[in-house]
Amino acid sequence: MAAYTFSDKRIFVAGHRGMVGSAIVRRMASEGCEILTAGRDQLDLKNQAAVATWMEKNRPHCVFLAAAKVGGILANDSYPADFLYDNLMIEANIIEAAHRFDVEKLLFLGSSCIYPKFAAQPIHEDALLTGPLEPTNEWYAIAKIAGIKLAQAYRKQHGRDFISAMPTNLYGPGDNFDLNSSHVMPALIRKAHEAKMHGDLQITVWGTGTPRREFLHVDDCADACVHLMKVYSDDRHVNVGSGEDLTILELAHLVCAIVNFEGEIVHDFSKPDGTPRKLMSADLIKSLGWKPRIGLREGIENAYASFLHSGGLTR
Ligand code: GFB
Repeated sequence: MAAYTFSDKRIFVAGHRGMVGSAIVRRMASEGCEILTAGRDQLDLKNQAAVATWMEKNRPHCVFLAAAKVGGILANDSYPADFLYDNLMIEANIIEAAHRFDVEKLLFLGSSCIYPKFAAQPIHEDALLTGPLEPTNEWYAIAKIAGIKLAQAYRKQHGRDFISAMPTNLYGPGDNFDLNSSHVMPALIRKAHEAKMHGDLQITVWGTGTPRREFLHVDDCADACVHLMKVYSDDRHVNVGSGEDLTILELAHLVCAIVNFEGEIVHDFSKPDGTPRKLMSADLIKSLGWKPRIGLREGIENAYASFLHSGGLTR
C-alpha cells in the first residue's frame, strides 16, 4: 500500500493546546500541509452538532485525534464521570463527523492503561480485553477502549481508514505541573525543583515507589503518530513506547539528579500505587520502521528546561 502523504492537504489536530497535540503541530510544520486547529472558545468537542458543523465547514483531509481529558492517577480516581463522559463524547463526535464529511485518514490516540492490570509483560496489542482493568483509571481506560472500537467499527462498516495508537506514559514541553492532577514525571520535576529553591530537606513520592512505568518524550510520540499516519492502515491498534521501564523510586532519583536536588526522598503511603507494571511491547511499531530517538535522561533534561522556561511554578 502506498504511503499516505500530507502535502497540500488540510490536517486537523484536535487538542492542539494539549501536550501531545502541540507536539504534533510542531512535528507537522515541515510536512507542507495546512494545519487546522480549533480552540475551546471556538469549538466544544463534546457538542455533537458543533463538531459536525465545524467539520462540514473546514473539511479536513486528515485528523489527529489528540483531544482528551487527561490526568494522573489521583485525577483519574477522583473524577471518574469526567474522564468517562468527556472522552466518550469527544472521540464519538469527531469520529462520526470524520466519517460523515469524508476524512481520508484519522489517527485516534489512546493510552497504555487500556490493558488489564495484570497483563503479561511486555504487553502486546492482543492483550486488550483479556482481563480486569486497574480500578484507579478504569473510567478513562473504558473510554479509550471505546475509541479503538469506534475506529475499528467505522473501518469495518464504512471502509474508513481510521487507525489507533496507544502511547505509554508521556512527558515533555507543555505538560501539566499541577500537583493534584498531573502525572508522576511533571510532579517529580516540580517537587524537586521547588525543594531545591526553598532549601527543603526532602521531597515526597506518592505510594511505595515500587510500580514500574515506561516513559516516552512527547516529541517521540508525535513523530510516531506522523509515521503511523503515513505507513499504517489496519484495524489493530499500535503500541507507542520506548520498550524500557524503571521503578518510580528510580525515576525520582534520576529527576533529583537532573534537577540537582540532593535531599531525601520520602513516601506518602496514603496515595495509590496503581498498576504494578505497564511496559508495552514495541515489536509492532518497530516492525513498521519506527523507534524513539530521545533517551530518558536527555528527555527529562529537556522537560526540566521547558518547565524553567515557562516560568516554573513556585509556591
Ligand atoms: O503518572 P501517574 O499519575 O499515573 O502515576 P499512572 C504513576 C505512578 O507514580 C503511581 C506514582 O504509582 C503513583 O503513585 N507517583 C509518585 C506519583 N509520586 C507521584 C506524584 O507526585 N504524582 C503522581 N501523579 N504520581 C495514569 C492513568 O496512570 O497513567 C491514566 O491514571 C493514564 O489513565 C496515564 O493512562 C498515562 O501511570 O498510574
